[in-house]
Amino acid sequence: MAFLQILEFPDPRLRKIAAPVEVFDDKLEALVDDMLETMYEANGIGLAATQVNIHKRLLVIDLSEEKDNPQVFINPSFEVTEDELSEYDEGCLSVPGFYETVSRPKGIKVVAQDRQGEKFELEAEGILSTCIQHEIDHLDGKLYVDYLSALKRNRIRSKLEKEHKKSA
Ligand code: GNR
Ligand code: NI
Repeated sequence: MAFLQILEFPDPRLRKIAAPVEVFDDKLEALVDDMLETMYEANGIGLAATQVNIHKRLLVIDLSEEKDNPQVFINPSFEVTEDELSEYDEGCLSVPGFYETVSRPKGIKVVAQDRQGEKFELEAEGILSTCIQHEIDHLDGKLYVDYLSALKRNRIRSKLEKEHKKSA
């Protein structure tokens, strides 16, 4: 297993659109394990492959207190089942140190494949719905800062750029 490096905003690689996973083999299993390890190490509740510079459609989530309930979504898509919006203070491992309120559809139905390529469906509300939408956005090259005002987004960008210069 290995920790993977997490790209940070405004890295242009976070804007790439991920391609569908077509082969379900040992290499994919190893990637899923590395992504889970990376997410746990970074204290995140979710991680999309895009964030570790792998432009394939997969993401991992673990919302459990004990970090013992990994959920893996490969080639995920969703439809909105409750279009009432719900607000959540979102953070992102690719936008470290910032939290902002984002509104997203409250309820969704997700279709995805598991590690073996087996299709499954899931209805989600609350934090799980928010998190899945946040992660699928990553696969489409989107970040939660895109939902903020340009003023807020630019402030976050310049602060992070300063940080990156310091540590470069
Ligand atoms: O760790 C994370 N916390 C979080 C909080 C509110 C809404 C979404 C998230 S996802 C984030 C991890 C991450 O960056 N996933 O892409
Ligand atoms: Ni994120």
